[in-house]
This record gives sequence, C-alpha cells and structure tokens, in this order.
Amino acid sequence: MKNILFDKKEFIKCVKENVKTLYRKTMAEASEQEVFQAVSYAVKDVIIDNWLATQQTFDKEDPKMVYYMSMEFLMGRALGNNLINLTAYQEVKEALDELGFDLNTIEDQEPDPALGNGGLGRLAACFMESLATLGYPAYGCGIRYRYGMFKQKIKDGYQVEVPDNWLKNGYPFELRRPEHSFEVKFGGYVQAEPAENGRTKFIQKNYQSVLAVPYDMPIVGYNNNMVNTLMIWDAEPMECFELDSFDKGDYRKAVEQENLARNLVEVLYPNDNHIQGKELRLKQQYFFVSASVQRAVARYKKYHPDIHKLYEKVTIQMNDTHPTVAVAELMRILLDDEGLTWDEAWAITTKTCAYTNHTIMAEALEKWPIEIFSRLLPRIYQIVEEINRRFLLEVEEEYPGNQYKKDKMAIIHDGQVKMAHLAIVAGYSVNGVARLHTEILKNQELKDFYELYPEKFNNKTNGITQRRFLYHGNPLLAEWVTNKIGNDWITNLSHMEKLAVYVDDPKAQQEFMQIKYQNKLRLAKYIQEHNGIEVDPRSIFDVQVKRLHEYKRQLMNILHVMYLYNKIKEHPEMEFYPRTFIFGAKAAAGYKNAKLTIKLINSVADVINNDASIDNKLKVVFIEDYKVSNAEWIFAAADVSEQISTASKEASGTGNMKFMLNGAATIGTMDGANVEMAEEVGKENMFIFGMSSDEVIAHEQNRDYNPMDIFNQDQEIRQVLMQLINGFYSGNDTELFRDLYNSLLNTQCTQYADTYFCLKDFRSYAEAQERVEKAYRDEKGWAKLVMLNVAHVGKFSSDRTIQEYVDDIWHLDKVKVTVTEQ
Ligand code: Z2T
Repeated sequence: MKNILFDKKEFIKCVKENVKTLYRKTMAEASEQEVFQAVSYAVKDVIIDNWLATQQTFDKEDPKMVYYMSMEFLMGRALGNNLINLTAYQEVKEALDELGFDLNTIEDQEPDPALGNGGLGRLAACFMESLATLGYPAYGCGIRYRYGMFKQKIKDGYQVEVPDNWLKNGYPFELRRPEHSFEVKFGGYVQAEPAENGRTKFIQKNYQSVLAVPYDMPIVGYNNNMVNTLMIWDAEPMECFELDSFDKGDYRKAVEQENLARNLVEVLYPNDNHIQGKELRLKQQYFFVSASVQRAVARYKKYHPDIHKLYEKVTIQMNDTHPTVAVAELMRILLDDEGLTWDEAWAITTKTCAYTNHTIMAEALEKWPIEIFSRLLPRIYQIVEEINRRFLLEVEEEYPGNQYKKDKMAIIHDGQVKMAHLAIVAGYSVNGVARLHTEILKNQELKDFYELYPEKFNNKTNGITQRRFLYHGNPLLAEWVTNKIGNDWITNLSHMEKLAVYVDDPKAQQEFMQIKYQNKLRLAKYIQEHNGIEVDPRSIFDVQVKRLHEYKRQLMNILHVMYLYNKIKEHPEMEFYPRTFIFGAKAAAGYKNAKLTIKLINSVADVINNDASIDNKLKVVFIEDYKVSNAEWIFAAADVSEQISTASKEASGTGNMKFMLNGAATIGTMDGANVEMAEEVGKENMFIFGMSSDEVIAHEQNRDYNPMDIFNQDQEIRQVLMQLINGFYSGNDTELFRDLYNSLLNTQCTQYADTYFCLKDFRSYAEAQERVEKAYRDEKGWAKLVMLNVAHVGKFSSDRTIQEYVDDIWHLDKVKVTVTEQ
C-alpha cells in the first residue's frame, strides 16, 4: 500500500517538493499559508488514491446511493479532520515539528468553509462524515458559494458583516470536474407539440441558461479507506455558440446569461430559520437541484437500461424544503427526456424522494408566489400544478365535499406554492429531527398530512460526529477517554458508557476536571487575545453559542445577567460563585432585534467588566465570529451549556450534544433533543426549567399570557426591564434598547408582547441557575455529574442517526474499500 503519510520521510519530501513547485520557495522562505497549502496537497495525494479506489468499488459493486441535497454544508476546516480520519494526525504533527512548524498553526491557516448558516448546514456536514465512516455510498449535493457565511466583526458593540472570501488563496481540497457539467434552464415559455407516439411533448423556449460545473470535495471516512464526495456546483456562462439557434448572435442575451451565472452562486443567504422569498434564492435552489438530479440520472443510466427501477439505486434526501423542486425536476426528466407516462414517472419519483423537516417556525416555511415560480420555472410550475390537481382529487376521495381540508392541504393555494406540502405529497418519507419535534409535526403542524399518510412519518433524532467534536476539538479529553476505556468510542460512541465506573473515582474525577481546566485556559487565552478581556479560568464558564434568534432567548440570558449584577451590587456580602457568561452568535443582517441583542450583550459586558466593585464575580464575553473552528475550543472549555429555547421552538438543537460530549452540564428547557438528553442521563443530572411545550402551545392558542402582569408584580424583573430604557447600559441614551423593551411588553409594537415567554420563564430560569451554582460548589458532585453526561452521550452520535436513516429510509448496503497501488 502506497501511503506517504505513514512514512515521515516521504511526507516531508512531498511537502518540500510542493512548496517548491507551488511557490518556487524553500521551506525557510515559505509563509505559514504556503506551508498549509503544501501540506494539504500532500494529504490530498493520499486521499486521491482512496477516492479512486472508492469510486472503483462503486463501479464494481453497483450499490444504492443516497444523494443528500442541501442548500448548506457547514463543513468547517478539512485538514485536521482528514488527518484524523486517515489516522495520520500524530505522524504529520511530528513530521511538521521536524520541519519547524506547529500543526495547529498550520491548521489555523485554512479558511473555515462556511457554506451554511447553523444547525441545518452543520448537520449535513456531520451526516456526510458519518456516512463515509460507516461505509455507505453517498453524494452530498450543494452550491459552491463564492462567499459563505459572513465574517462577524464587533465594532462599538455592534455586529458588522464582512464578506467571507474563502476561495481567495485557492482551496486545496477541491477538484473541478468540468466533464460532469450540465445545462440548467430558466424562464421562457413552454410549447406543447404533438409527439410521434401520439402524446404531447413539452418544450421550453426562449429560456436563459447557465452551465452547472461541479467541484468535488473528498469526504474521508475514519480508518476505512472510504472517500465519498461532496459535489458543490459552480455556475458558468454557457458558451455563446450553445445559445438556442434562434438566439445566435443575440449580444444582449449573451451578456444577460453571463450576469445570471455570476450572480447565481455569489453568496449564501445568511438567514437561519427564516426566509426572505427572494427570486435569486429560488434560482439557486433550482440550479443546484436540476444539476444534481441530472447527474444522478446520468450516472444511473450509465449502468442500468431500465429507468423504471431508478429508486433501486438512487434515493434523494431533501434537507428541509429548500431542494423540494427536486421532485418536479425528476418528474420533468422522466416525462420530457425519458418519455414516460405520468403514472410511470410518479411511481418512480414517489419511491425516490424523502423529506426532512427542521422547524415549525412559521417564518421559515417556504411559500413561493406563483408569479415568481411560474415565470422562473415555467415547465416545473406546470408539473407542480398537475401534482396539485391529482392530489386534490385524492383529498376529495378521502374527505368528500370538504373544501376546508382542500384549501388547507393544497400545494398551490392563495397565489402561493407551498413547498412543504409538495415535499410531503411527493416524498415517501417525512421525518422530524427529534422525538418531541416529530410529535408536534404529527399532532399540530402537519396533522392533516399525518392523518392522510401516517406511514410516511418518522423521527430521526439528530446527532453529531465525535471525530470532530471530541477527537479533534478536545484532544486532552479524547486521550483520557481512550486511556480509560480504549478507542472503540471513535467509531461507536455508545462505548462511552464504560466511563460510568469512574464517576465516583476521586482520581478520575480530578483528572477529568484538570482537563476541563486546561481547556478553559486555552479559551481564556483566546479571549484575552481576541477580546482583550481577562477571565478567570476558575470561574464557571457559562456558554451560549448558536445563531441569534428570539426563540433561542439570548435576551433572557442577558436579562438574567443584569438581574445578577443588580443583586451583587445590592448585596455585596452575598455568597456568589464567580461566573463568566460567554456568548457567541451571528445575527441575520436584516434582523433588527437580533442585532440589538448583540449590542445589549456588549453594553452589559462593558459596564460589568469594568466595575471593580464587584470583585470579578461576574464577567461577560461576546466572542466575535462564532464558527466551526472556534466552536471546537468553546465546547471543550464550557462548564455550563445554555439550551434555553422556548419549549416547542427548537426542533432539535445539536450544540446541546456537543457540550454534553465535552463534559458541560446543560441548563435547558424541555425542548428539542434536550428531552432525549434528559432521558439518557437523567433529569437530575441536568438543570431543567421552564414551561413545557404543551404549556407554551396552550398559551399560544388561548392567548392568555400578558407579560405586564409579571412586570407589575415582580420588582426585580421590573428593575431589569427599566434598565433597558433608563440609559443604565447605554450612556444615558434611553432609546437605544427601546425596541427590546417593547418586544417584551408593548403590544402596540409587536403583535404579541414577549412572544417567546422570556418573562414567563424568567423566575424558573433564575432558580435553575441557583441550582447550577450550588451544584458547582460541590466539586465532587459536579465532576460526577458532568462525567455522567459524557458517559451517556452515546445516543447523540451522528453515526447512530445515519444508521437509522439507512435502516428506515434509504436502505443502503455498506461497501468495503481496499486500496491497491494505482
Ligand atoms: C436551521 O439551522 C435549522 C432549521 C431550519 O429550518 C433552518 C435552519 Cl438554517 C428551516 C436548525 C434547527 O433550528 C435546529 O433545531 C436543528 O437542530 C438543526 O436545524 C438541525 O436539524
């Protein structure tokens, strides 16, 4: 087996050679960025052999494949994790040491490919990694955005968005594959023409088109030679001579097509759990979906004569409704290109496509105005109309004369195309991402569809990959775990259970907490360097990192900090265990209250961090530019994990699992996957508070909650709220935080005051925080509690999640890859 990584000498030679050919430099002259590139190309060399071998295995064994279609893949840096999965991390570290470079510093040179917003995109990345590690054939399909998630700067306490030009130095782990390009057509009109077989042919005329060119990124499985592919599509202008003959020499159109190609993949929409309904976004969706479905069908046809059995070799998972045009695109290909009848095409499509729902937040449900949809995708719109027409006949049959049902369930209604309805009707599986979330889908949001198609609904509780979030992110703890229980946990996280025997062992407890302390030092240094704030590593690190959204209640967290500060000021003698409240969050650029919450956190930090009178009992830190790479350090250093969404609103959460894996205790509501975490580790080993989802839903339905009652009765809450509008944290500017105050209390300004029940849950939250403090003071008790959390984290590996998708939805077979010299 040729594998330079296992030969230190060869590897060093290869890196030197790369520096020479890429930059005409010696190692001594090369910059860290250049060394990063040289090392990455050396690593890619090894990956390529495994990648080739994997593709050859696919060609030979002809396995079924999943095409995981997602607008977002939040991959994070590749170098470190590729080395880990090649089991070459240690060797390469030593080789670089010999060359006088530190691997961590070299890893730091890699841009953080941030082609996603938050949970949904990071889940897709964890899934790709688990699929490769478990040996399942998979393609990820997405968009190669020129600019990913914006970089966040904090200026004067405000978020400033800076473009993320992640490709500027060239990205070593991608491969352009122009030979797999496809044309994607937009606009124009559809002409019906009689076909030879007596049927009608539908031809799109006077359209504009772009060329979709895939870039492949390798997805390296752990220690198994498997390398799957993430194909992300770039848009290039079609060559002029390929214009419709009618349009030849049409200069204006040629320029338009160039612009279309340039704009299409320019930037990721930076909204998490919210849609803007922009035409360009629909273009992006159809662009990557059409190219991916064309590629899937082409690959199938290369080996299989009978298109009717497509579903035996191809399954398409739609990551939320964003890629739902896939069902209509597949219908179009089967009808128009393959010449099948409607019934034949429908039979295939409904056995091929499956849908995952990630939210019940109303503002995230995709509904496209038919004006935009039909103008941009005229043929696709025709097909959706026909799907809708036939579906409504089915509803009529099931519920004769029930117009109300039809209006509620229609795919096209009220001038809009409802993508979730399309996905459910055309898909063979509908899944939620945590048990509670799936139950809410079945019993509330999608009740009508559940009653019509109960067999389609299933739950797949999310998971995370321990290779990134423990092995790579927390090497000290990873090594400790391996010393205690061996290294089976790397590919089977349920082995963590074996740590349970150590939870009462004083030596093990001490080792565990010492590692936590080291990780806190590492983060404290990062904070010192990036924020200029000195934090005490012995204080409780209480962390909320996630996208900024009102339902996630960062506002409740900071209001509680303000409340604590008031208490400490009023009762300086009071016992109080020093705490560092750490936040990290990006707000969508147009989300006013979210951005104002960031400003509030920074303003509170300014006041509290500079008040010498409180004796460093409280510190508040806002970490700039929260992203996958610094997340790994943050999880490793956390004592307390804030998972405090209004119950029913967080579909699952995945940060919660990453904290648990790294030995933090959760303070949280009974929401999303927190419910299942409590089931695994026991409620007594978490700090649960707040209303249940049933209580929240009841208040929403009865509209019987008035936050003014709390404001009037609770003096301490009232004091905190007044501090939002009396200039206490805003240099006497009483208006700066007025909108936040209004969002909590004023029904004139928002439809419902305190939509997310921050004040309603406040007391229960504060009380849970007191329990946290009390528990933390008991050193042994705390060590035991967090060790129990780690011991019971097994369920939350994305390996388990993927195995469930495979067993219940995809039905894939594992392949084994052996590498021979090429
Ligand atoms: C997103 O990150 C999530 C849901 C969305 O619904 C959109 C985005 Cl960009 C359309 C998150 C959920 O909020 C979170 O609870 C969940 O853990 C994550 O998806 C992965 O399922």
